[in-house]
Amino acid sequence: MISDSHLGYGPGERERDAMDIFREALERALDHDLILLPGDIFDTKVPTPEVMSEAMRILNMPKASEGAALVDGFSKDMENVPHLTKRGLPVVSIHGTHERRIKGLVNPLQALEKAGFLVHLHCNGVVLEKEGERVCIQGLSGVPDQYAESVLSEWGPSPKDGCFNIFMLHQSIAGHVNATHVLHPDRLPKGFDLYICGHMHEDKVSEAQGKPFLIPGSLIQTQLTKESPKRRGFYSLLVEGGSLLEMKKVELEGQRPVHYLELDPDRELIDKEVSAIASGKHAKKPLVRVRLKGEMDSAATRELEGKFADSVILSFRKEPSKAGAPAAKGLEEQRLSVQELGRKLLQENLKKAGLDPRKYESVFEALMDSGTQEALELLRKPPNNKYGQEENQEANQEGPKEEARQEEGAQKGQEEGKTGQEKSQASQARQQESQGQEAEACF
Ligand SMILES: [Mn+2]
Repeated sequence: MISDSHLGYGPGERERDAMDIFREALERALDHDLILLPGDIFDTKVPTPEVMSEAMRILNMPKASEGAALVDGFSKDMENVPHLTKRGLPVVSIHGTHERRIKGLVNPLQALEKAGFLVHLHCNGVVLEKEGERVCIQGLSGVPDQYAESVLSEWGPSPKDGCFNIFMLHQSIAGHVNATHVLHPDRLPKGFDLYICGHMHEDKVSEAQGKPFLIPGSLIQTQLTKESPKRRGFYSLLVEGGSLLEMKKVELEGQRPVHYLELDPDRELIDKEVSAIASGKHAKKPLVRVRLKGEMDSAATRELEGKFADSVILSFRKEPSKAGAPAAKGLEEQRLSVQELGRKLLQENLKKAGLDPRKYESVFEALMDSGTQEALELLRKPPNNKYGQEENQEANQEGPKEEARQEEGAQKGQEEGKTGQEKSQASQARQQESQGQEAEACF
């Protein structure tokens, strides 16, 4: 169970981290009979050829190994899955929030499935067998959290007789994450022997529907919080005679040490604490995040970052200044990236204009990639009424145009007002967990 590897993530010196740790995880998982990837394998929906080719090279390792046999597509159509997929140690995946693309476009996991590297699941499943032991994996790839419940109830997955049944998903789950929309564990399909969920980056074992609910956690830290110093790894499971006999975390060796300090804005004190970390022996430079419990001027924090540049990757999280923009504080509190905020505003504006708010993701992508014309065409298309709301036929067609322009302007304005560093942070933030998005039906 190797989750949230976020290949392609890596600002500055951390560029290689995700790939290195994914390689180590895959290598160490080769003695298993089956590898599961519960989403966010990649950090972006369109990985660069550099990232994609390196991922393929790593995913080639299980091809040369041995594992369970893929015996049945169950609800998955195996006709179009290449023969190569059935060779070697099987890898079964779902896509996560970071890889999800609008309907009709191929996401990176689907691309890897077409190339024979893995099986990709979305509202379907596969059955695997080894020495008479059968395991059925059913997967729900990441869908916008507000639609997770309705997608699940329309799909209505149920366990398969004679198998150890695993349900794999990639959603925000109530009790584990603070988000606007969460899926309650009680709403998960009943009767499965084990539930595995990606998306949440801190590993945890709990219960759902009276069975183990496993969050394997991410391989790398994409956001630095109090929880970040916890060691990363993958989960190894032992299933025998249709029962889960063992579930253990395998910590990875090559990970970068992470420290999270909460300190007063005292230069001497910070210097002393960071020096203590820097003086240790490390294979990889430690990542040190200092949360300041008060204001400190930028020249001082920059000076400290520079002083330790050769021994640690130091960064600061500052308290928003009291006189500072309330909008900035709001963003921090809501943990919304600039792009997420843009999506949210666009969704609200479409709703106000009487247009189909469920189209906002496609419209947003069109605005980002191809400009306003494509976005307008999308809005003029008749609505897909799968999720219920009716389009207001009397809506003013000019409304969204103006708002779409304002939206685009707001995005540009925000980008232009930033320093280089802020821009790169914003572009990272863009790749981070997004909340509500258009429903991509799996039907
Ligand atoms: Mn993730």
